[in-house]
Amino acid sequence: MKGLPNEWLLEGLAQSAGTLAHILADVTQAQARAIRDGDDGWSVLEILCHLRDYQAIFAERMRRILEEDRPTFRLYDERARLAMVIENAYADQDLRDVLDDYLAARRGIIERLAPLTADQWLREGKFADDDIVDLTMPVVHTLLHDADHTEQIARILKQ
Ligand code: NI
Repeated sequence: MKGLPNEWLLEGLAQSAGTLAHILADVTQAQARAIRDGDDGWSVLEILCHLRDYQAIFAERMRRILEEDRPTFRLYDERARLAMVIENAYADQDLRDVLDDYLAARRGIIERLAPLTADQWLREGKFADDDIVDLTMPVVHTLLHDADHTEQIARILKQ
């Protein structure tokens, strides 16, 4: 075997989503809209919407790696990230609905990945011709992105 045991990644995907659900369990819609990461920062609600939308981007990369011959991924920069806040009306979303969507999509990712063979995990995609990754990349990216914003949400809820 080369690299990480894939079961570790699947466990991590389940646990990081579970941690976020626990942290948000008692947060109300009003709190989720009011509590922000600084005056100009995102609210808890906006952060959760961002997690949902980026999980969908990472899941799409996983799907394309599995179904296409070394697909090229679109890059999302700061501008694309901020445009989604408006396009998807983050501030008007319902916290519980967004969390439910996020958790359901996570279960879908885990179900999709669980039966894969070792060879399928080695399938590739690319950001550019000299930037080739395998399937573990969007999976680990999902985990690190969870960690980043779960830390942020837990921190601002404590303020
Ligand atoms: Ni982010």
